[in-house]
Amino acid sequence: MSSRRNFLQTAMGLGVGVFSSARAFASAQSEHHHMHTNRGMQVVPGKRNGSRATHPVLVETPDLAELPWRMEGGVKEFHLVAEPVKQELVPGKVANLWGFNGSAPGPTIQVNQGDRVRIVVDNHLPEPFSMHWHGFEIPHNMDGAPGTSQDPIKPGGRFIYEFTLHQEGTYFYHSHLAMQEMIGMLGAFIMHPKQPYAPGVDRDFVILLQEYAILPSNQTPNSMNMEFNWLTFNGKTGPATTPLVVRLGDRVRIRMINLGMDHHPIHLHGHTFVVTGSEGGRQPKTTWAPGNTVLVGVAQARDVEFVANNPGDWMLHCHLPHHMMNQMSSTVGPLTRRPGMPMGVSMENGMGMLDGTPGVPLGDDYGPSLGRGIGVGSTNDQPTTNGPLSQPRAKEDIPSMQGEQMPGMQHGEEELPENANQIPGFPQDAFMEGPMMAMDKMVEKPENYGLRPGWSGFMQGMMTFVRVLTPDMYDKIMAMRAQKPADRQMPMMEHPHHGG
Ligand SMILES: [Cu+2]
Repeated sequence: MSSRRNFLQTAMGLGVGVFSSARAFASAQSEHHHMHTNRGMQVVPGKRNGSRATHPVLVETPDLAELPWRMEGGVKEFHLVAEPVKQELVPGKVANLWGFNGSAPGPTIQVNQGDRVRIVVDNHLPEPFSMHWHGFEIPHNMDGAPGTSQDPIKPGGRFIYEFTLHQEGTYFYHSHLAMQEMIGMLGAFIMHPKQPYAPGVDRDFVILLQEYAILPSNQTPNSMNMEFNWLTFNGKTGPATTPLVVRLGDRVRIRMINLGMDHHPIHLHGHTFVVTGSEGGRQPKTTWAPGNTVLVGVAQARDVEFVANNPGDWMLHCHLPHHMMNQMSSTVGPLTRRPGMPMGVSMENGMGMLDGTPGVPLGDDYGPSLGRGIGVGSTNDQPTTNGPLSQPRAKEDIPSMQGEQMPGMQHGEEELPENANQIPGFPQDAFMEGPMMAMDKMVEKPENYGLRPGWSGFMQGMMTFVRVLTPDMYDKIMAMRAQKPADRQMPMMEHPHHGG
């Protein structure tokens, strides 16, 4: 048995103890003033001794941290700081968001049913805010509804929330001011059950769903807008989302939480799952209907479970077509072919950015084009055909795009027919150019190891993988993940070679 395996088992034992027995909880109490964290144990799957885990396993929130706590007189004390953050959605696109403790969404909180918790919340935002504990059955003065259950927390101020949690399930915390919700202020709050769920799972993941309207070349979302062009899983957009890597045969739970303006039908390839929980906790087994797509409505959570019995790199994604894209905006397709091609009013107006043009927001100048109006009904209506580019002009324009790509992106040859520009509707997905937009190297990490070369060109928006791997490949990736990035022995990935 390798020493790594020994290490894993030791770590696993510790993780199990923290979350499964009152004894472990009591011993944790004795460690006053010591910060606890589950980090480092997150890679550890449930017991593999022939039977499935009979205890709750820790949740993993890919691409986000977990919030540590300290024990203070029998109370689990957490510290959250609301603050502006720079969140890299994908290499090359950093957004000015508001979040908690350095990220948007904020770090995941995990507690046990029955815990007494104290959450010290500091406001480092330039305006008042208050924190709502979504779905918690707690005293009204702890509910965080600004102005109605408490005074908003002033900039530089602090509010200490404290309550006992008798519930179990997938919950979340968020600012209770609407526009602050839309600029990122969300985090997961998982309550592990006293009585373990049956059947147990080997892996338990959390994915938070958010959406932003950020114009090209801009970094700050327009939270008033209703047409979203950046769609995220845990603050990342494809291909920067970190895949959920599981071992063939694992029973897997994925908990999804949505806070935005849209409902997201989340679809898993290659497997059939059952919905086992909502934002109100575990659902009775009699309600577990099979499916492969679950609608996660605004302000809802949905837990799904399945046995990962089909090997492969399976996509997990929102199935709203516009949520499977990055930088999606009204005229992006035609713009890639001929900058400035008109369609309705300008992109700024189409996305609800008021740019100082005279007139009132809902007047003729803007009205029909605000929000989701992508020019439909606009007084400036124009033919929307993508067609009338001349072939010589297209040939001139297309190669010039390559020079604008970021370093590290893979370039491909054009693989379009000669007459592509004469076909009405072109381009639809060709504007993304598949492998030409690939950036495998820029998003390289252990969890992506061994994916099909060029894969990243086809992953955008709310997309990630559930990678169901054979034990060999699984162990290899986990070993790479356990190494410090600098020490990683990651064999070079194969990249496609064009023109050869
Ligand atoms: Cu969606």
